[in-house]
Amino acid sequence: MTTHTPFPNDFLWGGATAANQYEGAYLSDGKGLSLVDILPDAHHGRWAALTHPKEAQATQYDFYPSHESVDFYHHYEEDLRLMAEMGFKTYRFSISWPRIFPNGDDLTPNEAGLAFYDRIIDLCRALQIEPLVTINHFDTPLAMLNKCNGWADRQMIDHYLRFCDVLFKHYKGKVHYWLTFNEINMILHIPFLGGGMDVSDAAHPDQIKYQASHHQLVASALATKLAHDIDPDNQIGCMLAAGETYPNTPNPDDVFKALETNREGYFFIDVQSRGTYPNYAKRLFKAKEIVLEMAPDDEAILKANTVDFISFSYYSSRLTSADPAVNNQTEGNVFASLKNPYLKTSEWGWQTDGLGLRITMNQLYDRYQKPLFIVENGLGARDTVTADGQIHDDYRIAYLQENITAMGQAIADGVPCIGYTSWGCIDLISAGSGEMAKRYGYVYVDRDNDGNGTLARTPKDSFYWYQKVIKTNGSVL
Ligand code: BGP
Repeated sequence: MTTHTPFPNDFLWGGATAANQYEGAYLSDGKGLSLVDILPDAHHGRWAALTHPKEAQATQYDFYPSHESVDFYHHYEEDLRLMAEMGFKTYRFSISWPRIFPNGDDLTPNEAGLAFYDRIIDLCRALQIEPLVTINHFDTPLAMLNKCNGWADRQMIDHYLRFCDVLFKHYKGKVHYWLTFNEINMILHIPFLGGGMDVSDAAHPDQIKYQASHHQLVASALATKLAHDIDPDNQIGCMLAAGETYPNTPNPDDVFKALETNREGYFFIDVQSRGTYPNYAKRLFKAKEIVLEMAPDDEAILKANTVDFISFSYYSSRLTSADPAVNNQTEGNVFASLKNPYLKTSEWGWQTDGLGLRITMNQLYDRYQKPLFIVENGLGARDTVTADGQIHDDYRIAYLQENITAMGQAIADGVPCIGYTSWGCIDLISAGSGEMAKRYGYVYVDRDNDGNGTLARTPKDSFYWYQKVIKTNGSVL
């Protein structure tokens, strides 16, 4: 009996991590400080440090979660073998910029840093796992904050391209899938992580944020050109923190508010995929008194170098209202959202909405007609090790089942999708809270919020469940 699956035969199943939340070894082998290396965890003021990074730099906290993380730097072999045991076809990871260029503006790369990624990429290839590399995932070198307020300054384009040039040449023929910036739209919400800059004292923060966004958009277009010039087989993706925003009621005011909220994210992808600033952005700039400084060739560069595929993270949908009295009840530090009464909510306030993923995929494909790649999805939850030493994470399996089912339905709707990498496949540090307790993995790592633990790795129930999903190409969920 053949079992039906909507997933294509070459569908890239896998998992995702990011250097700054996973590697640790924050000063080993010549690495410079990354943005996150000055951030404490949620219990020691992470949000205040994120919004006032210059003050955070001057503070001595007791504990910096990124310094050791779960020490992938020394556990990479074990972890990659666990990924292979699950059957991963792809592994998404980021290359730490300050590991290669410790100060950001160095002229030559740190060879010891490259040697680490050589080991990762070579082992991936030996295990038949296709590497998917994020070039910048929330870890612009910290030195650039002090030298030029990060991406607020146009010189960052050159520093970033020097980094890209090294990667594209060094990994030519070994890496084919690249993402230029993780969740590029997050620069508007968490400018320090997204743009390596401090806007806390700025008279007109939106001016700085959109100017920095322009620099990243030009950098992304030039990186796309460079990647294609160096190896025509390279496939370059943009990366959006996605999740459709719904209107709170059928009131047209709410519907229009939802449309505008969705455009805050689509704005970036419109430029990266269609090659021009959308008209609604020009109107927004006028309303907010934002004047973008552009170099004479910028528009032509954006037009000529659009991405090959659209990647995105999806955790949940969001809900908004045009009525300020109602919208005041939104929750969440990064993405404010009203609580949707039809959805379940996690301990960290994130809601589960599988159908929202199907809606998001259909919207993205209708808008861009380029293949999609889901590069983050998952449930952050507290896990308990039971007396038998196991982790029975049925809640995580339920979330993933709902989301992967929805992904299959979107593919059956006619949306092309290259692959799926669930977030934090091995437990790692949470970006928002800096905590270890908020876990996403198929593999449990023995480490707590204060940095205690043996770092031992234990497969959870979800490990064996995902192994079967991959083996059956999504026909058994
Ligand atoms: C995305 C980031 C990831 C990841 C994820 C989960 O925004 O790209 O780096 O951390 O969110 O968020 P958190 O770790 O805050 O639960």
